[in-house]
Amino acid sequence: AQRYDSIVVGLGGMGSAALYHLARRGDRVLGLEQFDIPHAMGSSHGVTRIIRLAYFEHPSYVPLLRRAYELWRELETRAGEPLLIITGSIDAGPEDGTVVPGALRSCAEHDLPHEVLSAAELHRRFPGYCLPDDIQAVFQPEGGFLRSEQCIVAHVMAAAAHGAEVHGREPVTAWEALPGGAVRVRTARGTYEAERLVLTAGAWASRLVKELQGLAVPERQVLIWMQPRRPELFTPERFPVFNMEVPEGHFYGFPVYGIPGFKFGLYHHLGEVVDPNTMDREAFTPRDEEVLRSAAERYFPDAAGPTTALKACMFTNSPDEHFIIDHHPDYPQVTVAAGFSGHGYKFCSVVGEILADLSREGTTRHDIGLFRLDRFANAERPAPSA
Ligand code: PYC
Repeated sequence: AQRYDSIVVGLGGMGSAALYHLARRGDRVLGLEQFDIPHAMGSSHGVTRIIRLAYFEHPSYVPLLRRAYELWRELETRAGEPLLIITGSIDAGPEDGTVVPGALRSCAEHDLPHEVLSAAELHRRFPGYCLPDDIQAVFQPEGGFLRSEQCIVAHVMAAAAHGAEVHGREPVTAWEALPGGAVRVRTARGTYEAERLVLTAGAWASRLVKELQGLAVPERQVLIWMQPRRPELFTPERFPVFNMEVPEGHFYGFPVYGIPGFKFGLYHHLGEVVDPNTMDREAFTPRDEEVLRSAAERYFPDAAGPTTALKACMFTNSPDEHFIIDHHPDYPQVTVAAGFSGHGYKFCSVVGEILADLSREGTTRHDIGLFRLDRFANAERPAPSA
């Protein structure tokens, strides 16, 4: 078998970043991806991903976000093209909901620049937004979006420039820890060995690590792009990215970029657990479109013109929707990242750094206490994915 210092399985958002950080630190590293690089089968396609600092999910994500921003900017410089586009971000919802109080808590704990706007003020400032009077908005000037597929390309190219070997279209069929502490990985094309293994398989995580069954559960998500009726209101200069909590659900969206339409999705669980190997990425029901279109017509009426695109992707949900980043419970030479629960992409750059830390040093300076796998040790597990 060919021998490496480390092997990364899965070169989506997280794995491509891990590959880069391992290669940059001098590892002879092999990256294995079952599909093309990049591809549209997992959780990193669809042109854009939100990045925002006033993190309503938990204030302890904010230091990681600050480092993620730094690393994205570094990658952008290396790549020589824009990867992170600043538009500002809106976190909107009722004053006593989850999103607005959560965003304000992060702003307060981390002294983040922000403004609280009424729905009317929000409309005056960014006229694409037509939210009802009982909704408040936290505007954070550093929010924006990442060009998600381009970020993967940039990480993989930077890794390759540091000597990483990159294999696409090579599914892993099995891996094992060897008695001396190394690992062996078998694929459809060959067998490889390494000192260390990093598993970043996204929706396929629980197929490679049985301990993740029921803890990293793939869920189908549908996104719509609509041709704006007033395109001038939905440009990156005039329309911040948003998360919005309203009675119909928790939605998110972007200015027009890359695809000719206003991108709008549901960051909310409809409970469509799927098998990533058999999910039909091209089949959409009338309800898929209607759930999104009806909310867009109500809250962004100038954006909700004809559908220009529909895409399906997956969230891989952990039970508490916080990430899982840890050593394998039985094999310290194996590092696992999974369960990014629909809000992980923006962290790829810093997660790559953390995975390289854990894999090479066994520890990291970043606070990842929230992401330990053993927090679920005594929890009742939801049913494993289909
Ligand atoms: O992290 O802003 C986000 C997000 C929106 C929808 C899914 N994730």
